[in-house]
Amino acid sequence: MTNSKKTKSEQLFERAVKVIPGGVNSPVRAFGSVGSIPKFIKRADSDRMWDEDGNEYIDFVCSWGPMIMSHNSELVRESVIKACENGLSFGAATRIEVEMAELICDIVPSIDMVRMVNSGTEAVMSAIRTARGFTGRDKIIKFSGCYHGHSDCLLVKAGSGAITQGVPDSLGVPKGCTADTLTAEFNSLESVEKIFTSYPNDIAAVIVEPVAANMGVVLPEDGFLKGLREICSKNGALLIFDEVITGFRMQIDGAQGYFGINPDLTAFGKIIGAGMPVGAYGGRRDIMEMVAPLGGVYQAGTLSGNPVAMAAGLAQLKILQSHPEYYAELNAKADKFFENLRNVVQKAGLNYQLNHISSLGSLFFTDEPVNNFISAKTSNTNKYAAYCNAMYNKGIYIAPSQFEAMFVSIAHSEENLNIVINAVKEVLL
Ligand code: HOZ
Repeated sequence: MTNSKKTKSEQLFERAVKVIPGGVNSPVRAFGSVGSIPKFIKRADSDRMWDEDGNEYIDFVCSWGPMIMSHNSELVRESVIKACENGLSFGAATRIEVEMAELICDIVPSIDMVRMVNSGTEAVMSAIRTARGFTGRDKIIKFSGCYHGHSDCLLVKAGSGAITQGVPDSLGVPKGCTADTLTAEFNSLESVEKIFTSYPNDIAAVIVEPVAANMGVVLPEDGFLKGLREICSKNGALLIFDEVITGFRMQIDGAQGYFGINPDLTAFGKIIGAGMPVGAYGGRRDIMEMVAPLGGVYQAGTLSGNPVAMAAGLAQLKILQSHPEYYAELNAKADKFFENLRNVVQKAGLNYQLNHISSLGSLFFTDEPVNNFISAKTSNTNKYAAYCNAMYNKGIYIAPSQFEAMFVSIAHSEENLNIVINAVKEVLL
């Protein structure tokens, strides 16, 4: 094919693979698991994105969650421009990071102190280190299929891009780094108890996505999170919630507010930066006082609390905090959307599972209820790939992987949500 016959995305991908591993800066963007190539996105606004070829998509990836209000929100954009006028980075303390920390502590009752970092990966890695420093113990428990970023000790039976690529345990991670990572089954308190029985005094923390959203969306069953809280308290281990996806999304105080469970530490990610590179970890004062320079747990970063990123995040969080009705509207809209989707899927037959909570959902191509990693993996990923490509052709952008979430934002219009339902009908029925 001559270059002029190729789409701009094809041309860019050809250039990209020569200079970027796999042509992408994060594996799940590669579209390999849906047998396609990346769509190179040029711009986004409201609930839509446009690629380099001018194709328009209704977007349900929402930059993997943080665009809870809208793409290119005017208020966020104006705050960023204003912050840029004062300089891009100082590597020094600023007023705006204090305001951000105060806001987070005000919104999330379990958080007395918080440290800003640059990504969810960093937030989780640092929370784990803090838990180990606080308890003086080394082992941690994570759940199969939960994804907590790509730090060495957590790349064990991981979801998201790791499972999309079929490599839930990465090469290049020394055995020693994962020797203290123990894995339990999501929604099985028994599997957690078993590990505590084997290592009664060695477990520093249990880390969990309160709603798993990196093996597709998998809901915690009744009593699961409460049970984890009790097991951790009984055994002197810390409970860490990874709220990179659920934080400030399910409701203003995240999944912990939704389910009424107080973790000891929480990790947040991109949603705090409204899409800018931001993460944060925080929790009980006595635990967070272990972090340097107050305590002996070292963690640092020139760009942590970057003023431009803080300006973006603070603008979004302030709007969300002062408009509780936005969450009511978003959740009602998402409930209706996923209910309509469920009706279509039920008409289509028995081989689908739709998991949904708040503004998150996933469609699995399996007849088994999906409540953990084992059942998530029964989904027929070839069928997902066909569905996914058919949706792209209809102008709907969903994750190029079975093992991710579909995100609804405040900006999604009823009209566009109905377009999606009609598209799914055409694809599945
Ligand atoms: N973990 C995120 C998706 N669930 C980030 C996507 C990525 O890995 O690029």
